[in-house]
Order: sequence, then structure tokens, then C-alpha cells
Amino acid sequence: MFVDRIKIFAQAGSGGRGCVSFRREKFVPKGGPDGGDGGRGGDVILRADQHTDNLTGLFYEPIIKAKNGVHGQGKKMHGRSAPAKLVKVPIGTLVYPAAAPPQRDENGDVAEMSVPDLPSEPIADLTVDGDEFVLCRGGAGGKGNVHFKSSRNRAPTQYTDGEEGEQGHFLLELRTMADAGLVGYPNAGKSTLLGKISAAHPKVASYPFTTLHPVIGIVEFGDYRRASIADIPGLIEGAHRNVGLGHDFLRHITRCRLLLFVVDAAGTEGRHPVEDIQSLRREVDLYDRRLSERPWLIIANKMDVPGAEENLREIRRRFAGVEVVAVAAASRQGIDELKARLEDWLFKIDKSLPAASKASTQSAEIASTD
Ligand SMILES: Nc1nc2c(ncn2[C@@H]2O[C@H](COP(=O)(O)OP(=O)(O)OP(=O)(O)O)[C@@H](O)[C@H]2O)c(=O)[nH]1
Ligand SMILES: [Mg+2]
Repeated sequence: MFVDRIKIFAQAGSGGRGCVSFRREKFVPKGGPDGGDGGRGGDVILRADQHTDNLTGLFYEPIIKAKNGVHGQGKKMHGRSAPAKLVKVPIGTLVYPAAAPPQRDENGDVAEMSVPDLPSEPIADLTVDGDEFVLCRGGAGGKGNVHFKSSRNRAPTQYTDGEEGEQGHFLLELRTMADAGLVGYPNAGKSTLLGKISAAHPKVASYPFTTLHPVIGIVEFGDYRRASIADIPGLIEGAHRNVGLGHDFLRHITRCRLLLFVVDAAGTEGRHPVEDIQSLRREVDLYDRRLSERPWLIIANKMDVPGAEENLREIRRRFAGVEVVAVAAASRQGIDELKARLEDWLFKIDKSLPAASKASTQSAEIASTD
């Protein structure tokens, strides 16, 4: 199972209560107040972890509670503070405040509607391994009666309760962190390609929607340089209206610096690759304008199939100004050339070029081909 969006409820621990106690010892009459303080409640902390790749853990445990602090005790003993509850989340997790789910009565009917979630700004974005965010802060411990002693009240019975821990509903959303993302129709050969340029082994098959969730592959270049590439499920026209697997997965390429549009250059499924590219660009644009302004290039795949050469010429003509790399992923043809071009884009050209200006000239060209 792959979970990349989930609502959770988190509750930090409350502080322990302060203690009321008096020192009672042989030969020490009127020993005075000696009630200790309560311990702090535990925080609920999210930590970005490179070994966690999705939010499935939270699907099974959507209610996260940290322990309460221990109450204070006599002899000025402080209660123990509760440890923080650490929750590992994948790198790239965004945290949003969320509304409480609707309240249901005993028949399961909605008794009280919740306020719908308003689109809100994330309160945290955990993008680096080890990043931590305190989701709910534990309550401070209460004070024992030892604090209330004064010249007029030598036997105080006052104490304070511990503070309540913070609690709340949150929406966690994963936006995979990768350098480049593969976008294409189902069966274009994205997973085949990822398998050839990286050590990843995504499932490859001749039916559409083989890939059901994002897969990240690491491409190794020379000099210990590496880049991560995200393979996402195939997109089809109308994805923005939730046709096919919908465009929800495009979220996983929103952080990529470079978008790789993979097309079946031979048009083996009866569609023309030029139209494929146009409709993919349109879907990306409908999803998020800023995403369609990212630097992009075209990977013309299945060059081993007759008819691909002719289509490739047309792709080059219609998308003049956009780099087109021709490959036959299944037989590894053109893969080394593709890796060299990716290295250029990701390590040389990309850093020296202002990404936005490069991209905007390219989108203008697309607009004219529509
Ligand atoms: N002839 C030929 N077939 C290829 C090539 N690359 C991939 N294929 C075939 O195309 C089919 C689909 O490949 P996948 O890699 O699963 O395609 P995908 O784009 O990941 O598809 P989804 O995951 O469904 O979106 C498989 O049967 C592959 O063997 C190629 O270069 N030439
Ligand atoms: Mg695939």
C-alpha cells in the first residue's frame, strides 16, 4: 500500500499535577511543605526520515498520543517528564492544519457537520533528512505545595494542575523530492526507462497503469554524482477531471527541477506522439501553471519500432527549441546519451540558467503549436 495523503489527530501529553505533602520525620516537627512538581507532558514530533517512503504507517495509526507527565510526589520529588512521541515521515512531507472529522452519533449518522477544510498554507515542510517539527507541545508540569510557602502560610495546601498538552487535526501530504520527474501516457515506457538509467526496478508491463504509485530511482553519473528521478503513474487526457488515475500524482513532481516528457514515438497505440506531448503539457498546465514553466525536455521512446523516425522528425519540427532525446529504452539504445544530457541539465546548464526564463520561452512555443 502507498499512502501519500492522510489526516491524523495528534495529542501531546499533559503535565503532571503538583503534589501537596508535608515533611514528616522523627525529631523534625513541622517539617514544612515538600510536595514536588509534576513532570512535563511529552511532545508529538514529526521527523523526516530517509528510510520512510510513504505515510502508510499513519494509515494504521492515525491517532498519535504522547504520554502525560508523572505527578509530583512528597520529599520534593518531581514527577518524571514524558518522552516525546516521535513519528517518522518521508522526506518531502508537508503539514497542514485540518478540520475535525464530522461527529457521528450512535447510529453512525452525522450529528454535527465539521467545517470543511479551507485551503491553507502548510505549517511545516520537512525536506531534509532529520528535520523535526513539533506538531503538538506537551503541557508544563504543575507546581507542588513547596512553592506556596510564605511567612503567613507555613502549611500551604495549594498546588497547580499540569497544563493540558496541545492537540489538533492535521493533514499530512507527501510531495516526493526528486531532481527530475517522468511524465507520460500509460505504456510510454517510463518505468522501463527508469529501470535502465537507475538501479530501481519498477514494474514494467504492456498494459496501461502498471505503475500505481511514485517510484524513485537514483541515477549515478561519474565523479560520485547522482540525481534522483521520479516515475509516476501514467497520465491521460482529462486527468485534471480525474480521468484515469487522475492528476493527483502530479503532486509528486512539483518539486522536480526538470520534467522529462516520455512519449511513445512510434505511436504504437494509435495516438500521435505530437498530440501526446501537447495534451500532457496541457494537463500539467491545468494542474499548476508554475509546473508547466519548469525546464523540460522530451524523451522520444520506442525508436526501435517502425514509424518512429518519421514521427521524431515531426516532434523536432513542432517543438523546435525543446531538447528531444531519442531512445529505445527496452533495448538500451540511446540510454548513455540520455544520461549525459541529464547530467548536463541537472549539474551544468540547469544551475547556470535562470530556470524560469528558459521555461517561459518553451511554453510560448507550445502555445503556438496548439
Ligand atoms: N518496442 C519497445 N517497447 C518498449 C520500449 N520501452 C518500453 N516498451 C514496452 O512498453 C510497455 C510499457 O512499458 P512501461 O515501462 O511499463 O510503461 P510505463 O510508461 O511505465 O506505463 P505505466 O506505468 O502504465 O504508466 C512494456 O511492454 C515495455 O516492454 C521500447 O523502447 N521499445
Ligand atoms: Mg510504469
